[in-house]
Amino acid sequence: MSERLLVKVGGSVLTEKGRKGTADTGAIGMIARDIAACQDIPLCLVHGAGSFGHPEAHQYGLAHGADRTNRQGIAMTHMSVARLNQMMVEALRHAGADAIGIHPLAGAFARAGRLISLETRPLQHLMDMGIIPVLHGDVVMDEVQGACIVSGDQIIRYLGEHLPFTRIGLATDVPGVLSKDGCVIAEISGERGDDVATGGSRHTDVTGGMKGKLRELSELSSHGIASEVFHVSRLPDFLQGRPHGGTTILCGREHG
Ligand code: IP8
Repeated sequence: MSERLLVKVGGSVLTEKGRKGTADTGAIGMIARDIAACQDIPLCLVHGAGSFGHPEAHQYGLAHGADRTNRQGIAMTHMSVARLNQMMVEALRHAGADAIGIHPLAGAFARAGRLISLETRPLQHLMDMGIIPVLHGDVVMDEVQGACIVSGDQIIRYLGEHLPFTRIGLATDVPGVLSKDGCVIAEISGERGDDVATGGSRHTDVTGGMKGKLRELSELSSHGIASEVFHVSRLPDFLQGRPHGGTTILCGREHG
């Protein structure tokens, strides 16, 4: 199979996490240029929310669901992450890539906080045409709890299981998955995790930071799908298939 990439860029990379609704336009532009430089490779991009979306989700208590009492939080949270998505898409287009924003709220559905459906056929067709679909962590309607927050990592897990990507990479603000003594762990098998540093973020993160990320990537691994976590400065290396100094979450079947 020729290359087809699924890439996630963390919200902590795209935004100033301590300042509500503040984008790091320099970082967004750099990532857009890195991706636009690889236009020959079909790619789907997912990004996190950082200081967009998380504060609103927290304010309205959406991590625990939604009903008529906190329903304003659905629109407030979605509008916030959609603004960041628009900035990412515009930066990609400015850099010369053909990109289009796709909002999970419009077509995804969840059950008790877990994504159970997301239409993937348009994404496949967009990539076939050389257009980059740009998805993001979002508020999603939920059949058990009204609504929930679905992280970009959860979307990566879903897309990784439902579309045929050759490589899956997550660009973060740390050089990889770190051990408790602060070293990058080069390889993790799906089951391991006790010696991994999953410390919480200082900032509002309703989807669990590195712990949430490893949960999704372990699930991918158990389906026989590997993924890679690396520092965003190494994104060009990942895109070109070069070593990036980060962590590979091995495909579970390799440990059969
Ligand atoms: O930053 C969260 O997505 P994440 C999306 O990938 C929100 O965890 C808060 C609406």
